[in-house]
Amino acid sequence: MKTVFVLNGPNLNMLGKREPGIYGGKTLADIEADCMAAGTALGLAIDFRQSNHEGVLVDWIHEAGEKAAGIVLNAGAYTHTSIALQDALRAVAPLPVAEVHLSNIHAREPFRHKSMVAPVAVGMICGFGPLGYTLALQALAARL
Ligand code: CA2
Repeated sequence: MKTVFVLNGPNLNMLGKREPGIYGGKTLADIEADCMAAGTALGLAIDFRQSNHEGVLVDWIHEAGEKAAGIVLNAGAYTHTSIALQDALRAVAPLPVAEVHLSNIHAREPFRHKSMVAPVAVGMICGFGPLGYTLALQALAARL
């Protein structure tokens, strides 16, 4: 069975506990359960992780290059700043990456409009809340 890493960046461990107006009421554990259910339906093993540390995310992307068939990535605020994450994703190419954001980053502050992940992703899903993770897994499964 193919494995997809679902990687989550900084502050996403706070989901459901603060700012429900922007990010909704679901916790990251709820989203993990959604991803596990989607994985079962799609015949994919899911390895779901979250870190607040850029270097840890870089290490996990490298690990995905060895072990995974694809990555779903919500890099949080590192999306907008991290050359290191973009370089790591380039280093594991052509491993397919589906970028996900809960919120519509293009409808928010201008600094969120730029993504360092987008140039090295197959595609991006944003603005559909937690459903975006399931949609991203479906898109990756179709590609795999
Ligand atoms: O919309 C998304 O998924 C984001 O990746 C979320 C990031 C944000 O920096 C990106 O621009 C868009 C922030 C995640 C922070 O999550 C929190 C959850 C609850 C309370 C505070 C932060």
